[in-house]
Amino acid sequence: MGNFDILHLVNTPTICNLLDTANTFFAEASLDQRVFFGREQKIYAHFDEWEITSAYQPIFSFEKKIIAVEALARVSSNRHSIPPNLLFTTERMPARAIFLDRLVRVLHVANLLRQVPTPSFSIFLNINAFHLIGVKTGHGRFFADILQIAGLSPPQITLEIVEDAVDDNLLLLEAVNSYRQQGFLIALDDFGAGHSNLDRVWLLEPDIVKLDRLLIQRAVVEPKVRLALPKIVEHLHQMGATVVCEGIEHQLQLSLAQDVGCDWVQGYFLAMPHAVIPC
Ligand SMILES: [Ca+2]
Repeated sequence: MGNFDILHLVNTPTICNLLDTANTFFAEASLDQRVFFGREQKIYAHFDEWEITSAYQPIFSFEKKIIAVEALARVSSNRHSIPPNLLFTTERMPARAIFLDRLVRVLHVANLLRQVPTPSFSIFLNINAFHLIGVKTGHGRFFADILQIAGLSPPQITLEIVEDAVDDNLLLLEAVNSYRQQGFLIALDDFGAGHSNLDRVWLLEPDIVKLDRLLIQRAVVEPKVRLALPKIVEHLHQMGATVVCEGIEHQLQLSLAQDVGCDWVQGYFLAMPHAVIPC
C-alpha cells in the first residue's frame, strides 16, 4: 500500500462526513445533485448528465516552490466532455448555478483532503462573478461550514473571480467584501481578457491578480506588449496585489515573466493539471 492509500484511509471518516453534509443540503433543496466516492478512489459529482471530478494545477514561485494549487473541474458525460470553464456558462439559471458552484467546491475540497490532510499551500477555486452576485445574503456560509468539517480555514482559500460580465458592480463588491471579511483571499483571474481589467482591479482591490495567458504570449512576439508589461505589473504591485503569470508554455515565457516582475507562475511548462496533487 502506498502513501496515497494510507492517506485515503486516514481521511475517509472526515470526507464521508463532508459528503453527507453536502448531500443532505442538496436533498433538502430538492436537488438531484450529489458527491460520491467513485472510480480510482476519486470523488465525483453528478449534475444533470455531467459527471465532474477534480484536477489540480500548481502555482510556483521562481524558486520552484509550490505556493498554491488551482482546482479545476473535469467534466464529462457519456456523449462528450466540455472544458471546465464552460461548465458554469452552460448553466445560467441563478439558483441552479449557485448549487452547481457549491457542488464543485465540495468536490474539490474532498478530492484535496483525500490526498493532503493538512495542506501547506493555498487552494485556488474559480468562481464566476455572475454567480457571486446571484447570492443575495450570507455569502460563504455554506462553504465555511464545509471548510470547518474539512479542518480548513478561509485564509487557506483563494477565490479566483473569472472574467465574465456583471450588470451590478456594487453587488459584486459587496459579495467580495463579505468573503474577504470571513478571511478568504480574492484573486482576479484572466486579467487582460474580457471584463477582467483595471476597472475591476480598482473596484475589488484583489490580493492576487492572474495575468491572462495571452499577455505573456503576446509579450514574447510584440515589442509594444513587452514594453507595457513591466508597467502593468508595477501598477498591480502598487495596488497591493501579488501577480501570477498564467499560461507558461516554454522557457522563454518563464524568463520573461520573471523579467517583467511577476511573483508567481503557472502553466503546462511547469506542471499539467492532474488528479494527483504533486506535493
Ligand atoms: Ca483560473
